[in-house]
Amino acid sequence: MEKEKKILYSGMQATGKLTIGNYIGALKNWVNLHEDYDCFFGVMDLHSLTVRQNPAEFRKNARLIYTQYVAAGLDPEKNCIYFQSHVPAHAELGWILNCFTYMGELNRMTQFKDKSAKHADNINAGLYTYPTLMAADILLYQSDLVPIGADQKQHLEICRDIAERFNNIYGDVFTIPEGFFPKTGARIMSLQEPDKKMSKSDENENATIYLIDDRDAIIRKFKRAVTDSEAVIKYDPANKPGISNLIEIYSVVTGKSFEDVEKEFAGKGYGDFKMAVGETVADMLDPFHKRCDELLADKTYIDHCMKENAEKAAYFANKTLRKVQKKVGLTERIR
Ligand code: ATP
Ligand code: LTN
Repeated sequence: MEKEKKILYSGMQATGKLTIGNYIGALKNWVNLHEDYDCFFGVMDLHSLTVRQNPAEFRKNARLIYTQYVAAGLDPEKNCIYFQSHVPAHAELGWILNCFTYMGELNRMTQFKDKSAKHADNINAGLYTYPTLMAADILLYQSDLVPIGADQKQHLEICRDIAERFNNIYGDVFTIPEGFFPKTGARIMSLQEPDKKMSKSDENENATIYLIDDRDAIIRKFKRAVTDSEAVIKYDPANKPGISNLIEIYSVVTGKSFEDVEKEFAGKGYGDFKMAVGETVADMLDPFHKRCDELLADKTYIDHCMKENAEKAAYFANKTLRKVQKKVGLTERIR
């Protein structure tokens, strides 16, 4: 069968509050992809269970993330946006793929090593098999392209290895996916430790600008951002990581080049610059907040999108799942 458009798949874990790092590095770049690709975007709530969650908070956060996808401009009529847990085929294929994945391969995963060190009291089997569920997410839709950050490259590699192994045994069942790295897309660093990436699981609230932060919080956090004592606004990530990060944020939001930003603030102090960055980020988030509030007030619209899109996703996912079940020899269910 000739596919009209290539299929693109991505998602974020449903844990925590999204940051401007998630927005600038991922979400914002997903918005126009539907023009060139058939796009699926998941809210990966099953993956979130690998870390212990407070149920009420988790439910609220996951829905907020779905709403933020839409508020950021991902159109649910043009993209299939759904909750991973609403399509049971993910868990079902995940199990089958576990049986085609070697412990030696999973032992090499750096995310597993990092997360086990961070949650030493809860090194559960889900954390260990996280990559096989992620492989199921991608392979169920016969995805060609997967936008991911550098930290997920290893997971995409293992996904390709599992798919190739399966295809070698059973014939061409899965499309082998490729990573997709949009041209724009900066790596936003922590405002408190600018040699670390900004991350939604950072415990220091001042390090992170959340998408739900209001203008005052945004400006306050930028004012407190760690810089250096040189008082020169110059892009030099090795020696001036704090200021360079602020230049990068200002540059992505305004569309100005690093040189233009340096010129604009030549001779000015860090205080003025931090204020300007805070204002522009707050301005950028203003319409986003309005849209988010509207969507949160209209529960029926988001409910409708969630339902329709989960059905659509399930239709495609089940096609692959049935094929896999047949190939491995599971007895066909009488319908
Ligand atoms: P966690 O802290 O829960 O591990 P995270 O904030 O690092 O989460 P992920 O859920 O791992 O974010 O990533 C979601 C998407 O956002 C990925 O595509 C990732 O590349 C992107 N992303 C995350 N943080 C940044 C950042 N600081 N700069 C640019 N892109 C980012
Ligand atoms: N592991 C990813 C989230 C994720 C994902 C996926 C991304 C789960 N399943 C499938 C792309 C495709 C993360 O932590 N960013």
